[in-house]
Amino acid sequence: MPRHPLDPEEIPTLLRRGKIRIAVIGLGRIGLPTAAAFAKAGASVAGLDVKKDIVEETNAGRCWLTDELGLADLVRDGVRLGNLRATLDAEDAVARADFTIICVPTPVYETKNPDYSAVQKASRTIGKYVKKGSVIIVESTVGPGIVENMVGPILESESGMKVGKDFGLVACPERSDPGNIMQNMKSVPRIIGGIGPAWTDATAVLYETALGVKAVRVSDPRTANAAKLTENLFRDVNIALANEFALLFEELGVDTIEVIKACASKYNFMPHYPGIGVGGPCLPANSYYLISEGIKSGNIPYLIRMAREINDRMPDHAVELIEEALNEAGKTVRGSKIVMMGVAYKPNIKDVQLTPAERVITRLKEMGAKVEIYDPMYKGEEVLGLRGKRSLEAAARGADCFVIATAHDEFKGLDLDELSKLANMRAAFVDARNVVSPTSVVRAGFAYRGVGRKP
Ligand code: SAJ
Repeated sequence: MPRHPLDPEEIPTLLRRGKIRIAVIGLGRIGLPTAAAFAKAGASVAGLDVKKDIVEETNAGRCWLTDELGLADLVRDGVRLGNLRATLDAEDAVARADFTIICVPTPVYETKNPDYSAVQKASRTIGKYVKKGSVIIVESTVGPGIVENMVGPILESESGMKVGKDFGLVACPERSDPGNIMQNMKSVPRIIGGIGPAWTDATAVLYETALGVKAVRVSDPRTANAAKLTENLFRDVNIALANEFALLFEELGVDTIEVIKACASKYNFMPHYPGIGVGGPCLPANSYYLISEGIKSGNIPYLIRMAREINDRMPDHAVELIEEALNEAGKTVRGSKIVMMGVAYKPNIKDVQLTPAERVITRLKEMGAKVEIYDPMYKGEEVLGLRGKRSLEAAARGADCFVIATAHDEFKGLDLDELSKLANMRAAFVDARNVVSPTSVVRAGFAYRGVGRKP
């Protein structure tokens, strides 16, 4: 078994002495925090990105991500101390790197097939400059086998060297919650599986030493990638179950949130909550990595696919609730001013990737409504084709309906009486994220609907 040039035992010392070079491919929501965290640990980090503005912003010590607590300071300090730099030049980043970490996006095409083009491009680039004895680490979320069967062969054909012999190839899928990334990066154990235990060990020691997290070593990259998908699909399927309960319980006059809270009193019940749908770059996409592998192997993952269908149906259900509530208020969607409270795909982050709010806005516009947006993360900014209002008060004037689409903290202390004074009463109030208590909305005079709640 070839010994790794960077002996795992030596890594902690070399890191402390600033002798470890790391290249991070892609300075997005995962790549930039990863680069900054390793720079803080003493590594000499070069971040490679195709976007000139991100490279310039980073080298100026500024952070393009505004909603990740602690990241801006790390970027500023890393650049000031000379441990962190960004570049457009792949050779400059990769050629001398001991570890090269791939953090590029893996969305899905319209056809729902996985789009691994960024991973393929990164692999081709790295393959040209990869240093003998170094380790390539894939943090991007991919289907099981993609590292072994797609990334590996590209690296070999570009470099003329052998995976597992001349250089290492390891999967270490990112597990950080957007919006809590710097905290998660120090606390959530990392699942690490390489082609060959020596490369797995070296990578595990690097993450344990630099990030202070526990490393869970698994037998190979496909196992690490299967684990990543399992935890995300476990979440997507459980959210779909919560949404299915909500659709059922609405008909049965049962309050789904009351039920879930009651069930959560049992140790082995993991609460997931119904809502307007599942958004973000992860859950709505990840299922299709396994579904496409399943279809290829003739083993259709019905439950996973059905869960996607249920979650994808929820924005339309929210539109049904909006229509019902407006009718109860003696109005129709057509001609009504409807205020979307929040458009981000989840609370307290500035991200509308695959957000369920987009489908709701499109439908409401098609039905003749005048849609306004108030999202604390997009005050006065263009988002989803509309300009976000600078304040909820400004959006609320003359409104016929309010729709909570994102459970931002700001909406937790809502002054419903104040809103009802500004609105064109009687108005409707649809809480598609179960942020406010139904009784307080009704008490304020609104026609109320909530996902999975009793009207
Ligand atoms: N959602 C619900 N009901 C719930 C929980 C979430 O409707 O009970 C919705 C959210 O509002 C959001 C979507 O689901 O629209 C996804 O929310 P999320 O909290 O799962 O957030 P993500 O997608 O940003 O992060 C997930 C996380 N995965 C897990 O918790 C298993 C995160 O840890 C991963 O790192 C991330 O995917 C990723 O990058 O894969």
